[in-house]
Amino acid sequence: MYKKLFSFIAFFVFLIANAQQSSTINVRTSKAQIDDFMDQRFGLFIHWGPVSLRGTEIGWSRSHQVNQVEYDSLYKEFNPVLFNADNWVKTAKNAGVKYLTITAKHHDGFCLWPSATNNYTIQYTPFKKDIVGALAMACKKQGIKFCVYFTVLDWHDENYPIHNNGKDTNGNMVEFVKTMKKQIQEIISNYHPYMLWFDGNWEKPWTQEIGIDMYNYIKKLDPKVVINNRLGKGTHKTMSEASVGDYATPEQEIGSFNLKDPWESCITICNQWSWKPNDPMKSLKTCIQTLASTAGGNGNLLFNIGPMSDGRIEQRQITRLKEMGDWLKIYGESIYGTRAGPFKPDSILASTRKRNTIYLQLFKMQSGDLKIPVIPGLKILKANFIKGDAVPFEQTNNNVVFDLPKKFPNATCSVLAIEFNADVTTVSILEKLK
Ligand code: JFZ
Repeated sequence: MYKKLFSFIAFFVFLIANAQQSSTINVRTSKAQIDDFMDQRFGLFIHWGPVSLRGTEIGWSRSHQVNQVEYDSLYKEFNPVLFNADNWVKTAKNAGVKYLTITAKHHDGFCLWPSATNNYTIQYTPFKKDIVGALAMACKKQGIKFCVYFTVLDWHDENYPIHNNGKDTNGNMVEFVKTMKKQIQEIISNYHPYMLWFDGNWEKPWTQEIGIDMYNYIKKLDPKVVINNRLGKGTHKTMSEASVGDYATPEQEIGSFNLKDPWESCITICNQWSWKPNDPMKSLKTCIQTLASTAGGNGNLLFNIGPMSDGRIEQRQITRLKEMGDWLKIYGESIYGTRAGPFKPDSILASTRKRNTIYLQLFKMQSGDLKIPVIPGLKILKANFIKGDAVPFEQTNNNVVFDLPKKFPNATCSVLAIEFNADVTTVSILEKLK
């Protein structure tokens, strides 16, 4: 009798467990792994493909600025003979980034790795060589974490119902998802990405259920891989209960200050994601302020470049990235491995903290007083410009006033390090005074 009852209950437990498998996330990326990702703070995004032969936007210009048949034929002449993975990763390393994310497949469906799933890949170009593989290897060699961008929509795949050329079909999402799983499996087992950056989740054929199933599938292949939040439906910008993925992905803007949910802003060095001739480039000051304000909001910056069709990165972009890296060589201790606060970033400064130190990244050279409130129970031991002089300060009952000099050590962005007698990482948010 009990035996029968037991197997009856066991059967229902089995049913429920299996039903849940399709609608809930089974294993999530560990907090330790996500914290590790957030410690990196700065990554390089690379949007690249045969479209660089035209200089129009990757994916989006298909059937628009570039006729569809022409766009889909570009791969036949894609021959980036000057591509050198070691040089790209060296550029990344000189920029001070800790990870690199390559568009293995964008909305146009072209695969930058020799996928066995279709004939629209790098293998069928005159170039032939595996670009994703070469970058994965170069990253490993040079100590940069290798990550992969992969869109869940594919305007080229005949099983995908939308083709951005006015000719939509019913498609076959079951087959499409099968192909996608095979592609993800190839990427994970061949290149071992640290993080997967999904995209394209807003189109109708992609559902929350497929997203959850894909998350579970990936976690079975590699429980450690970090996944952005564009695998489920809903907003990129913030995290919610329904988010499928580990962190939020505000795009072309610095995310809002958030000590609770992890986030990474993706922002282009010029305007277009993929290469465009004469695309206006951001000033060094804007680049550094963007990075500092991102860290000062408790997020990562995934800074994007678009290499040219011959395989080179534009020299002016290499130079700009190197300038950021030179700044980070001196001020990186105020960015990497920090957490934001206790002040929220604004147009004057950003603030980050680590152990006993609060860092203030100063965006304006304003001599005179900088006033902050006294932090109850904590005492300032010293205040110093990184690679610069000590800054005199005076503490009254309620305030600390720093006497900033006329000339700052770095005209682009100086960093004031304020060292306390105890840990400051849990101090709650403070208002800057005056
Ligand atoms: C997406 C991509 O479409 C874009 O090409 C780039 O790869 C970026 C990192 O991510 O950006 C979007 C996302 C959503 C919309 C437009 C661009 N949208 O909903 O219109």
